[in-house]
Amino acid sequence: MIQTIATTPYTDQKMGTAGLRRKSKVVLQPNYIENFMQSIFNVIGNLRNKTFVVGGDGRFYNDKAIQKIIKMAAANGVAKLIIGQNGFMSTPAGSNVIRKNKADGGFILSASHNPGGENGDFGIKYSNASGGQIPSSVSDKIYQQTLSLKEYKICDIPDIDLSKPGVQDVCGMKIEVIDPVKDYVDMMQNIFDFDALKKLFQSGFTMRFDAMNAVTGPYALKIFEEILGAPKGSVVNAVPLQDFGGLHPDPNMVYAKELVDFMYSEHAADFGAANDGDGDRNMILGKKFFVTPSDSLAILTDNFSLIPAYKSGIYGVAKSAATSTAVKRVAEAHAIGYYEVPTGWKYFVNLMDSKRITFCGEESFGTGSSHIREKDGIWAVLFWLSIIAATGKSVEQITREHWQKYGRSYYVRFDFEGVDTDLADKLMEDLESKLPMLQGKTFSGYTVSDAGAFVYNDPVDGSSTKNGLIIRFTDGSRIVYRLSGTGSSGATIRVYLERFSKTNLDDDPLKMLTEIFKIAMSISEIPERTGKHQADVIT
Ligand code: G16
Repeated sequence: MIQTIATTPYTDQKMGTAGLRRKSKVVLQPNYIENFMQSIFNVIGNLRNKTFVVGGDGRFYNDKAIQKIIKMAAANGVAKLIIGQNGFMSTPAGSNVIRKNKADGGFILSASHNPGGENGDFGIKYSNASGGQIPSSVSDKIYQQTLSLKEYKICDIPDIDLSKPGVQDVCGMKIEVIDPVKDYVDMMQNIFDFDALKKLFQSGFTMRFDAMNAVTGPYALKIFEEILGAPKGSVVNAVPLQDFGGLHPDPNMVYAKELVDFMYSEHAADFGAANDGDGDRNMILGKKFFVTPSDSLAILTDNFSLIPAYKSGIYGVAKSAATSTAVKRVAEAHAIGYYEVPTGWKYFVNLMDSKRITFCGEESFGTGSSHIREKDGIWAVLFWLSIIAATGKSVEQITREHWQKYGRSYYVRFDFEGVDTDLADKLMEDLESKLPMLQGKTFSGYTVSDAGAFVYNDPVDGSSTKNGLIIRFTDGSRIVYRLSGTGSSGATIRVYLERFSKTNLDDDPLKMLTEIFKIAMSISEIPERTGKHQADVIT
């Protein structure tokens, strides 16, 4: 039944910040998935006795790609696949299943927060035995393999029925179809005090969770409505759809508009949250109140002792360099370890494995802990609900009291999308060469304390990674420039702005950052070079 099929390489299968992301139409080309998967299998090598986890966020083409992966894994001699029922599994749930079963790795088919459907995006995240995504050293090897691939192996068998949990034999390989929700729910019950959360909802507390027609719907219904007793209808857009019902499943103020409108209306619930396509990102809202992801990380870290799993203490905390410095002040206050890494959750994995950190988070709506090796959207929501249950305070009160204690980092990200790739690369190159000359210069009252590329030296494996450019000012303000690594075509220039105030706590972030935005534009020449005078997305 095993066939060896001749193929020709694709030259565009280099993974980005989190796996391979391409337009669905690109992935539909002949042998596109086959080439990519065979390259991974070749790099892993010696697949006998190996077990992998497979699932996805249910987007267009997941079902077809999963069947290909099953047939190729069997043909390549993989011992066992653990697959989510009907091919569904969120990214955090997948990380847990890998770790719990001591699997050798896993594949989550998702382009995360990118839109789905035939005209949307498709993606594959590849994790190793840690439950976290592979380091760049491994993805580089896989890319090299894709460039010279000549053939792939596949079993010539009919599609496999994934609709019922159970074990079956496929072409000499074992397949175990599992309920993807159960293990995840068990894990959350071991971290949080579910009885306290039940009491919160019994007291009349209301929430709205927007699953954005993506993978977290079934998890959220089970946890929030069924187990914790949130009123029926608290979870909306709960059925995963192949095109997310036309929604762009990116939980931010722009794309989670339905939830934002509701939470800023007279009928708002006490608490609002949304997750992204594959359930690793989260957005937190109070009544007419938005919590930036950077503040959310700082607030969760400050309140670790309220959660049973972290009561006895946490090792430390890490953030990506682009994320605001709010959590740094919390780490200093609690005298715990503090790290800044490049953008990409994979950079947190070594720090968690070596017990340097327990919590980590990013400005891109990701927060998580060492319970798994991915960011975790529902975990963040349960953490916020636990703080509310323990303190009896609202989201807004909790955040404002945090600012009173630590000061406030005004923080906004500006995305310039659809920029020509060569133009964006040249812009960043020119900017980098200009930065050393800026030291000591003053722009509209802001004096540059230092400026240059952000370089991370991993304390565990000694690898060195350059990611983004930072200008720091003497008052603590910062400008960070980066090219996104999660788009499926063209380039997105991200500009992250931060300004700290200890006393002015109730101002408008855009107003507070007006001057720094002008400085960021004039130094980088983004408007002149891209023709864009406004960002496409502001979050
Ligand atoms: C991925 C990574 C995150 C990263 C984000 C944004 O998230 O796992 O660590 O912050 O991409 O990356 P970029 O700024 O390069 O677009 P996800 O949720 O897309 O898998």
